[in-house]
Amino acid sequence: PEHGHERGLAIEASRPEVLRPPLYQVLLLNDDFTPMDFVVEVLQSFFAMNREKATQVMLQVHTRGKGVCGVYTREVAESKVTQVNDFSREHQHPLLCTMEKT
Ligand code: TYC
Repeated sequence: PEHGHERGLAIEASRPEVLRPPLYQVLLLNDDFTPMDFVVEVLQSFFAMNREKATQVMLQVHTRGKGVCGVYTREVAESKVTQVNDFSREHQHPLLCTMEKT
């Protein structure tokens, strides 16, 4: 028998395999109607940004068309998208939040 091989199997077979979950970017899209202050409020409220960071991201979306709010696992990303879009509709703004796999 090959003792070295058996020893390798005994160690490696017991090593647990931990998989990293797929990650998703949550994005805000620009539009011509949502007030800048409302977008900043959304970024502070739902993505735990301070006012300075929220303003930076809002201006990135305003000038480039879209911007990343954060990166999350699928279920957390889906929850952010739903909460932001529901909040925007409640306030009658067309602001759109989406997600895409990284
Ligand atoms: N473009 C909007 C305006 O001029 C501001 C805005 C920024 C809207 C970011 C949406 O995701 C957005 N009032």
